[in-house]
Amino acid sequence: MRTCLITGVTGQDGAYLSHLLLQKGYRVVGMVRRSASADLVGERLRWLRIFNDIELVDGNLIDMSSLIRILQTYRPDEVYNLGAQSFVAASWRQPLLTGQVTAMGAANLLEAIRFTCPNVRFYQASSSEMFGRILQPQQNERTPFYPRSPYAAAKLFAHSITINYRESFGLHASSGILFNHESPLRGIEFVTRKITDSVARIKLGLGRELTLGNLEAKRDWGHARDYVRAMWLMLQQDQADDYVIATGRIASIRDFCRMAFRYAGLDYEEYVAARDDLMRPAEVDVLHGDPVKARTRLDWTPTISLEELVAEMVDADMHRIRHRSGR
Ligand code: NDP
Ligand code: GDR
Repeated sequence: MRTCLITGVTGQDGAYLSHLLLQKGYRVVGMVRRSASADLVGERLRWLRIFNDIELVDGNLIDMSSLIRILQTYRPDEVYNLGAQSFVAASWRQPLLTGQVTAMGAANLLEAIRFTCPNVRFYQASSSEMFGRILQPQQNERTPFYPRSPYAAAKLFAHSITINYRESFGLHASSGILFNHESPLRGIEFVTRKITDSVARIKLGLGRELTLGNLEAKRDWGHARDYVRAMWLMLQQDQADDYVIATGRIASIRDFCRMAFRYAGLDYEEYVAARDDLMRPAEVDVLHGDPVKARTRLDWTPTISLEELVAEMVDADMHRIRHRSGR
């Protein structure tokens, strides 16, 4: 039985990746940071009904000794580094923490691997945000980076050091440059989930409006379930490498609103307003991925359309809110 270690196991991708790897017969070890509300940890794992199938272990990306202890104890075959301060907007308010967790956290983990189990296969969760103010209309693995937030700068460090450890020390370290991917398990602060949660509230008579920032930003949105499969595929290759994972289709925040409200039989223009204080200090206007390398080398293609994603997210939020409010 192969063992994998997942940092960020309580997040959206951690939940879907755990589900996938359990199905594949892995022993799944998930690192969680210590919390005073331990009974509330693992909501997403519970949603997928896998909470009891995972071994949770205390640790933190900014505490290298915890990483060494975990690696020595579990001797994983594969390590997926999904842990991060992952909310771009928060990274301007907490730039140093973002750097410590999102950038140095990856370096801590790579160092710990180098000392304890250098034969492990390592996955780094890199991000399309690194392309930032885009230097090519459609971004692939050779597109130069131009980070626009402390988060993106931190991810670029983590991405670079992953490549550096591969080239310097021969680690099997791969980096997935993933474009936005969403699901019913997306954090509520991210725009897609904020929209689908509002649609459900409005539909059920519990809300009246939705205030957003920049409605014109465009993203290449996929489904997290498809994207975690790409992570796993990367670690099954003989050679470690870097891959862009995207759908190749873009839509604006306005388009997403239109689709989500329409799915619930509503007209978004009656409910959505833009507010200046939700605009970012530096915006990433458009991200558009070119996933040709993943398609040809990994045989990876997305299977879930944007329409299906929107429908699944709205349905899940309707279900949640009905359940909580008794409506
Ligand atoms: P989430 O924000 O849902 O999850 C982040 C995870 O990191 C949580 O489990 C969180 O734990 C954990 N974490 C935060 N700080 C620490 C720390 N100091 N030590 C250990 N763990 C920590 O992110 P996603 O699941 O959406 O994304 C997974 C990864 O992929 C992230 O690194 C993200 O930046 C990256 N990414 C995501 C994309 C997307 O569209 N979703 C696209 C490209 C990259 P806790 O529950 O305690 O907060
Ligand atoms: P992003 O996702 O920053 O792309 O990072 P987010 O959903 O937060 O923003 C996407 C776009 O929507 C605009 N926007 C709003 N965003 C939020 N959160 N709330 C709003 O009210 C709002 N109104 C408009 C934003 O300005 C932006 O243009 C996500 C995270 O998962 C990262 O960790 C990951 O690396 C990238 O995707 C790829």
